[in-house]
Amino acid sequence: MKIVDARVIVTCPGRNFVTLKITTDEGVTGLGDATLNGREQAVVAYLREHVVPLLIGLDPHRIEDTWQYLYRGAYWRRGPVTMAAIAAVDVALWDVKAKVAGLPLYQLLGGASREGLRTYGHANGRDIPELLDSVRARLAEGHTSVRVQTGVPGLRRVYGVHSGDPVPSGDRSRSEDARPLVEDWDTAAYLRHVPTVLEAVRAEFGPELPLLHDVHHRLSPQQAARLAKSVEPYDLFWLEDCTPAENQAALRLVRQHSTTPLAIGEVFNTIHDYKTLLDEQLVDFVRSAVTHFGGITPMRKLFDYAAVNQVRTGIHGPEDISPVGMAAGLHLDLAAHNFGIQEYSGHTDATNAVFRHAYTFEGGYLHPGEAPGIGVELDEEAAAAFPYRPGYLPVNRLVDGTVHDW
Ligand code: CS2
Ligand code: MG
Repeated sequence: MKIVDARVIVTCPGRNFVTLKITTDEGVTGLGDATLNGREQAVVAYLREHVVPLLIGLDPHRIEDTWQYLYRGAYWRRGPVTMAAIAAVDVALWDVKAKVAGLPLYQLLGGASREGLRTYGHANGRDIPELLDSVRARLAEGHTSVRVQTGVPGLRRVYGVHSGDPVPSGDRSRSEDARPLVEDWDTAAYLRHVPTVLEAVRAEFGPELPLLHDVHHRLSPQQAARLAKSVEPYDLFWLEDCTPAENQAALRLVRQHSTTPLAIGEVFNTIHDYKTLLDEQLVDFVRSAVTHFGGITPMRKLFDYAAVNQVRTGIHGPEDISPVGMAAGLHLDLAAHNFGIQEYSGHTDATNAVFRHAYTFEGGYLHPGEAPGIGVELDEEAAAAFPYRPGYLPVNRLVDGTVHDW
């Protein structure tokens, strides 16, 4: 079998998604997600100019070889643009292979290790009462675990929550203006506020509900250690991205001071970004998404490396991972023994109409479905009705105007 066509399709049914579609000489097609939020067109150019010409004529069954050819063959390794492009090829090839086999992808990855995938949803509120309502809404949808984020007194806009939004959400923080939205930040105010939020949530929902919180890379190691220690009484399922992720050794200090479980990795691109964290067991959950990590091929290696260190998985699943990227992750989740939890924000109706998917969310559990391949079909006509719209993620400034991590 040979690859005869590879096309990059960009669509914006509410937000931008970049999809690679590979076609073989036997008419089998495969899809891969290459969406890099706020920098979408860089991956489009990488694929169209540098990758698509290399794919034509290759045997789609040679997935590992193609991965190494694109990764090592470029000489310039790693980085989100490169790895999103390679991920799209890798997932499209797994999709083809599983379709040819007539099996849902998870069967090729070892078969199901569980009946369904436990999820967490996002609860956001400008203040605590609004947050409590949002937690109730997520529970009513079926989520069995909830990530809690609130506004911080004195700050106008923080990650996930905006004054003025009727239903605040991480997604609405995305600007489609000519320049990024500016959010504001005060670490001391945040560190004082978070324990009071968790206290209120525990008081309302009791000790059993698994709770998560995302710091979004904003703290120094010392501040992160202090937060991890101060939230210990509230028994978090995980504390996410408590320090900027590129400094792996920073997590040592946090670990020395707290037993709060730690999750990290949504901005990582390769297994090397986890080396110290896994070798020294400095984290409890790996957060990478198939889309930003080079595909299913390296994610399987990461999951096994994590398992050796008794670390579980918690794949990144915000709305900016397309249904193609979500589906790829769900097949891995179902097969992996060390699955932990799956983040699930869902997508707009328009997105679900463009990307028709076999995966389901029922009774609080996700399942990738039984369709051959990854189980997603792209309706190209519907996609064409939603052309690309430029957009940025926000930037973050301290109250004196200094740029801070977002
Ligand atoms: C995130 C995302 O889901 C998460 O945990 O941190 O909301 C992240 O901000 C976006 O994916 C950025 O594109
Ligand atoms: Mg996050």
